[in-house]
Amino acid sequence: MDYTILKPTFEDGVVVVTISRPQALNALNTRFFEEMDHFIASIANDGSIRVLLITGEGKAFVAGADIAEMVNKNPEEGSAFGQLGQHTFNSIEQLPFPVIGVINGFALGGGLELAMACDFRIASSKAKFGQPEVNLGLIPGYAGTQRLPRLAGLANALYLLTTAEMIGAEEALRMGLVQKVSEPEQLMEEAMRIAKLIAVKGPQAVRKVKAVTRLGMRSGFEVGSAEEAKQFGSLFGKGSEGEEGMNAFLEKRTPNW
Ligand code: CO8
Repeated sequence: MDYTILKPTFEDGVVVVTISRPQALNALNTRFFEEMDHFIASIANDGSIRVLLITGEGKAFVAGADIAEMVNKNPEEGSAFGQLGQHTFNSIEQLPFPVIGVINGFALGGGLELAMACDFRIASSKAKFGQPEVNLGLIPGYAGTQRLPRLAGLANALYLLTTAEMIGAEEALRMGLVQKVSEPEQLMEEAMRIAKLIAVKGPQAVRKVKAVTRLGMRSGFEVGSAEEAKQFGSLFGKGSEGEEGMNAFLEKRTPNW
C-alpha cells in the first residue's frame, strides 16, 4: 500500500510512524484508519521490532476525528466510524512491543484517544490535551470514555469529558495522562532516548511484561498474576533469555540476547 498520510521510518528496531496531514491538523479520516490498519498488520509479527513511536507532523499530534467527514453521517454510519477507530486503536494497544505516543501538539478528541491506546506518552511542553466532543454535541467514539478513567481516574476523566477543557502538558502529567514532558526541540531526541532504553533490554522479557500487565488490567488481578507466574517461568532454563541476563549480571558483562 502506498501511504499518503503515514510516514514510517525504521532504525535499529525502533520504528517511528508520523501522521502527516498537517493541513487538517492530522484529523483522523477513513484513509488514516486504512493506512494504520495496514501498517500495524505489516509490523505486528516482525520479531526485530523493539519499540514503536507514534507522532504527528506540524502543530498537532491529532486534532480529533475528521469533523468534515463525520458531519453528514447517519446513526449507523456514525457507529461504524466509531467501531473502525476502536478496532484500529485496539490493534495498536495489542501490538506485542511497547508503543510510545510522542505528543508534539494538539491531542484532542480522537487524537487523545489514539494517544491513550499507546502504552505511555511523552509530551512537548506546548502540547494540549482534551476531549472536546461535547462542544460538538458528541461523545468520544474510540473508547475514550473507557481508557481515560483507567489512566487518569474517574473524576479527572469526567472533568475532561464534561467540561471539554483543553489542558496543557504539565496538567496532563499531574493527571497521569503523560509520563514525561520535554521542551519541543528536544521531544524526539528524548523519545528516542527512552525507546533505546527499552531496545537494549531482554526482548522477550519486554514483550511478556507488556502482555501480562495489559492482560491483568483487562481481565483482573487473579488472571493477570496467574499468567505472570507462567510467563516468569518461561524465561528460565537452558538457552533462555533469563539465563543469559542473570549470567551476564553475575559475570559483570553486557547480556548478549
Ligand atoms: N476535523 C477536521 N478538520 C479539522 C479538525 C478536525 N477535528 N481540526 C482542525 N481541522 C482543520 C480546520 O478546519 C482547519 O482547516 P481549514 O484551514 O481548511 O479551515 C485546519 O485544520 C486548521 O485548523 P484551525 O484553523 O482551526 O487551527 P487553530 O490553530 O486556529 O485551532 C484547534 C486549532 C483548537 C485544534 C481547532 O482546529 C479545533 O478546535 N479543532 C477541532 C478539535 C475537536 O473538536 N476535536 C474533536 C473532534 S470529534 C472527535 O474526535 C470524536 C472522536 C470519536 C469519533 C467517533 C466516530 C463516531
